[in-house]
Amino acid sequence: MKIDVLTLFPAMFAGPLDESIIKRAREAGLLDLRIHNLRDYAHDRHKTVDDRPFGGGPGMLLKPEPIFEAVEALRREQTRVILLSPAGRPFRQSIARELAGCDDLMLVTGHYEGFDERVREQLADDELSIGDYVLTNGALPAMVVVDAVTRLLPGVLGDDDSAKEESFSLGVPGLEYPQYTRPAEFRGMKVPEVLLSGNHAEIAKWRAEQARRQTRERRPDLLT
Ligand code: JF5
Repeated sequence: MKIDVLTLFPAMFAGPLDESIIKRAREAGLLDLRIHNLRDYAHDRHKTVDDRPFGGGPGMLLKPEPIFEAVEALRREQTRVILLSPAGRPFRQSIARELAGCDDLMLVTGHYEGFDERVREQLADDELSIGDYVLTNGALPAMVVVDAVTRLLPGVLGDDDSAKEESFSLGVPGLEYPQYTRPAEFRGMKVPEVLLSGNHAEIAKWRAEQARRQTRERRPDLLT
């Protein structure tokens, strides 16, 4: 999969996507990630990318011309162009799965007060939010999407990690059951007896109850 990112802060992308599983995916050629500086697509000698909103109001907007020219220069026919902003539809595992099936993504990150509406109308196929809070710019949301999508690409996760898909993806709504490893007693805190019992039917029953209880207590929204 190829992912292009358009950002005013390309330096933010050095680090988080150069570690661990994403690093391996890139080295293996499973992910071709390219970071582009929006400022390179500005025309004037001041490299202007933002301007004041018509009609007044606080803050600055990203000008349409640099974004249009960057996307037109970089996109292929099949590229899915996605804006990141708090106004987007909520990003979730089902969307990550859908995006993992695309050959080509382009993530366009906003900042300030956001995008000129014509970017939304003409250029974007979709607009995603990673949560109901406001960040200084869309670089972190873009990295979240890259990470969530890349781990779903065939060959990226080992068999052990793949099981991790269970709780959110297989439609079993809810959180995982509590887990413990050795030692069986740590600072006076004991591992629940049932887990040491060797009774696999009892263990499965206990885990199902615990998972339901934790979900009800912490994320009742997942059960509705
Ligand atoms: C951004 C205008 C983009 O703050 C975000 C964001 C929060 N959840 N998902 C994305 O993106 C940066 C801020 C203001 C456009």
